[in-house]
This record gives sequence, structure tokens and C-alpha cells, in this order.
Amino acid sequence: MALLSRRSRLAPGDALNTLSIVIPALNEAPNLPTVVDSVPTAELKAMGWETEVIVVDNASTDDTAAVAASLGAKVVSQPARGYGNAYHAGFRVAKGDVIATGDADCTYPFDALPELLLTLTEHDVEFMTTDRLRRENRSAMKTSHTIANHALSALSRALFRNGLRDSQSGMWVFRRYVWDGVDVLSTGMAFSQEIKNAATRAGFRYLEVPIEYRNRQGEVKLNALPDGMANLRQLFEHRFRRTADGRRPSRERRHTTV
Ligand SMILES: Nc1nc2c(ncn2[C@@H]2O[C@H](COP(=O)(O)OP(=O)(O)OP(=O)(O)O)[C@@H](O)[C@H]2O)c(=O)[nH]1
Ligand SMILES: [Mg+2]
Repeated sequence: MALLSRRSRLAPGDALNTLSIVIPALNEAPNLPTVVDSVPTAELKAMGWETEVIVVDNASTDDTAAVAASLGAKVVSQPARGYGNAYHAGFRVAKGDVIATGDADCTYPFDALPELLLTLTEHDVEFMTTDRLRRENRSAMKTSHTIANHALSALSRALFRNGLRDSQSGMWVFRRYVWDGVDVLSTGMAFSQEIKNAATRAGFRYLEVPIEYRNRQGEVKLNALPDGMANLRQLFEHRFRRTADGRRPSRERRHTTV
């Protein structure tokens, strides 16, 4: 994707668009100041975006909730552990026309949101996901995770035919109504691949863009083997799932190119 150099600016009298940034957090108190402060709220406002930051406290045993509140974030409590559970709770209260996501571990570039939102609006994308699996990011991901991410992504592409390079990226930017138009059931880490495959299969206009991926700070929460196996199971279950009316959804592809 070509880098966009122009920033759209808000003209006087223009209405603000609303953006909800939803961040799942399990014992991420030490990372939250860096993560929340990296959201470029003032720049987004100048571009016409009113931003709310929602931190979903997933039954943390540290000060995650208190630290998030002290940073001005809205705190949502999700007592049922699980990455997917956290997102279900966060999306329920997100009020923005657009929702953006990312981990609370300093890996995802929230500072790139102005650029990502510009791409979303200028290219009329409904669901945007991001690709971390580039050579430049190699040092930020363990070799075993890189291999697992490539393998899961290849299988996901084979089953869902959506061409997405990184089925496991946790940064998505999408119009709120997309969430109302998909049926995402995963409560754990498989939520990430499921929302992508559900949105693309439902026929929303989608785009995958490269992002910078940074070193994880703090304790790793992922359980590589059980989470990987659960992802595998979910891919097959989802691919052959029947919709409520007994038909499989059509495989219409609406991959946008920039
Ligand atoms: N794994 C996991 N993460 C959770 C849970 N609840 C909230 N989270 C948050 O979800 C995000 C994803 O978890 P990570 O441990 O970063 O998982 P990952 O990004 O797949 O793996 P890393 O490569 O270690 O970053 C983090 O912000 C966690 O704090 C949970 O129950 N399990
Ligand atoms: Mg992470």
C-alpha cells in the first residue's frame, strides 16, 4: 500500500466522527501508560475524530483497572477471562462510528491510527485488518510465533479464500455496523481470526495493510500450544458452520486494493 502523506483536516462547523479504541488487558498495568499515551488524541481531533479509549479489564490481579482510569480511559470490567470475552464486553459499550483495537502490551502502533483512518475513509473500507508478518518486524516476534502465525494464516486463507496474510493480528479498524453484521463466537484467542473471516465472508469491503510491530513488554499471556490448537479447531468449525437459516453464506469477495 502506498503511504499517504496528506492528512485531512477538520473545517470549522464540520461534525466530529467518533472513534472507540478498545484494548483488552489482563495484568497489563505497567504497560498501560505507554499504550494509552501513544493514542494521538489531539491529532485525531484535528482530523475530525472524537476518541474514547476503552480498556477492558479481564479479571486482572494487578492495578490494571485503576491505572487505566487514572489515564482517562473508560474501564469495562469483564470477569470471564479470555481475549474474545474481553472484546465482546468492550464492543458492547463502544459508542464510536468506528472501532479500533490492539493489545495492551506495547506491540501495536496506535500512533499510526491517523494514517489508518485516512485509508479507511478515503478508500471506503468497512473492515480493515493489519499485517505484522513483514521482514522489518521479524525481531519483534519469536521465531516459533512467526512460524505458527504463517501456518495458521495459510490454512485460514485456504479455507476462507480471503487472501489475508496475517490471520492473527490483533489490530483492526472497522465501522461499528460490521460488528452488528457478524456472528463471532470465540471467547479466547481464536476471536482474532474469527472476526476477520466472519467480516470477509459476510461481504464487507475489507483491506489488509502492513503495520509496524514492536517488542512485547511485560508478561506473555498467550499459551502457545493450547491456543494454537484451539485456533485450528475454530478454523474448521467456522468454515463448515451453517448459518441460522440453514444455508452457508455465499463466498462473495470484496477485497479492496489501494
Ligand atoms: N492471552 C490472553 N490475553 C488476554 C486475556 N484477557 C485479556 N488479554 C489481553 O489481550 C491481549 C493479547 O494477549 P497477548 O498475551 O498479548 O497475546 P498475543 O499478542 O497473542 O501474544 P504476544 O506475542 O505474547 O503478545 C493483551 O493485551 C492481553 O493483556 C486472556 O484471557 N488471555
Ligand atoms: Mg500481544
